[in-house]
Amino acid sequence: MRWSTPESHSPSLAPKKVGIVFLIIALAWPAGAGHAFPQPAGNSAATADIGTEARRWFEDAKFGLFIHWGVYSLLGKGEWVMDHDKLPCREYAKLPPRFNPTRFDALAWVKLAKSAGARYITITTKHYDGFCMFASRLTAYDIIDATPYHADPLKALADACHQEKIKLFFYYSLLDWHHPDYFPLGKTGASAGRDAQGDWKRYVAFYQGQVRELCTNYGAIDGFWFDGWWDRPEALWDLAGTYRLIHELQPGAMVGNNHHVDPFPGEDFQMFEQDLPGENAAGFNKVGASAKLPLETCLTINRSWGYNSRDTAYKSALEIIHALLGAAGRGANLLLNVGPRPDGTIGPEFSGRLQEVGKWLATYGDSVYGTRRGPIPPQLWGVSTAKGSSEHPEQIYLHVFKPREGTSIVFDSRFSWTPYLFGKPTPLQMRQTKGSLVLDLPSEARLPIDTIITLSPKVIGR
Ligand code: H79
Repeated sequence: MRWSTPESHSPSLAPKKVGIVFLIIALAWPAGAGHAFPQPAGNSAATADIGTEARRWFEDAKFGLFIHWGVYSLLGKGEWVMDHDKLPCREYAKLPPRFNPTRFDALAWVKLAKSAGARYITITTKHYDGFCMFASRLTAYDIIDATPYHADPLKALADACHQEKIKLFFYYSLLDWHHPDYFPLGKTGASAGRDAQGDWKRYVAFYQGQVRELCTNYGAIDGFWFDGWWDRPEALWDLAGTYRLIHELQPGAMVGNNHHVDPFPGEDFQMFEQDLPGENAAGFNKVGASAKLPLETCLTINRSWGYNSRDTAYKSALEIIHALLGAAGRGANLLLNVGPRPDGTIGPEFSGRLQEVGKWLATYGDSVYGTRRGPIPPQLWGVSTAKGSSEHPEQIYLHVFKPREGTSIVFDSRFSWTPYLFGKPTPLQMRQTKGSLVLDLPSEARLPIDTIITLSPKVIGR
């Protein structure tokens, strides 16, 4: 799936016109010896094989809200503005004194996430600019010391998440364009105007000290989302030590690192940026999906992570739901991003779409939450998800959201297939053709966003 061409500026869920009278769904499954279903390549049985409780929870959650918020939001040009506009540290340092998000309301953010149907929030604690949006004793370049706000929004957010029982992940940038010990420089940050010196080991101690702060000052944390490693892949980051520290201090926390290479030991999930696992539409997700780890796709609603006042290329709620389904059908969560404004509010362009997604999930969420990638690999018409496990599904959901005519098919005749429209009591008719069972989906049964067909496979003899 490509997300690079969001045409719609409208949050409307108005049905796309599809001139289709009926749909034939093709399911060709070879008889698997000893398995109810063949074992496709890819991320199979992440939970069944190695799953901890946290990993199982994560795979069940399916939908998270990503929040990119920092002093860069003042400029309204995204979170890379320091590097893109070649702002040296001394210029960029003029931002924190202007950053005073008096309208920030942690509970409102949490309630928005919940109304969207998100089960977790992942928020930037420090991005590449090095500015810390949390209270850090290890630097004065933080929201307490360097801004007139003088308060820790992440503490407020953690408290609100605990109160509202939604999970919280911390995004932390390993890359740092500001810290004097981030030296030698990597692929980026050359225009920060820093002295060409620094003690790398001291930088590692600094960032690990900050990870310790994040692990100790906010109660239970559910995960870490690292980024920026790719800036210096050759450097000694002591990731093993960092992951050990997190797993010791926060035993329930999932660790992931957006390094764009195969997962390292100690990582609990693998993420794909602006991409479905294994598709590399973004160009830098060259590695395949882990066969063992839970997966996550992160996606912007417009084209920016941090607040960008001129980026109006918003995806519609329909596109977002299809992205969520595309991810779920590949066994991945969707981590959907918003970029709050400098005053601490999340704009209606984001919140409106989130609420529409939440409305859809409130009705159809059973076919998404708690599912695994279904036994049928992604098709032109959509995807499948499954309750139980991918290999031994108790319930299968066919999500028909891009219907095509004339796809053809074989249902495995060792099973009894009774298809229902999601939530409807009357079974859909099947036609027996030579060696196949064919399902016709009447056009009046089609729903504008996603027509869901449930199947409960029952063995009828052997
Ligand atoms: O936080 C958001 C972005 O700021 C950050 N990750 C998300 C979650 C991000 N950093 N970089 N990118 C997104 C785009 C990827 C760029 C890369 Fe490269 C391609 C990294 C390595 C190859 C650009 C080109 C930077 C170095 C060379």
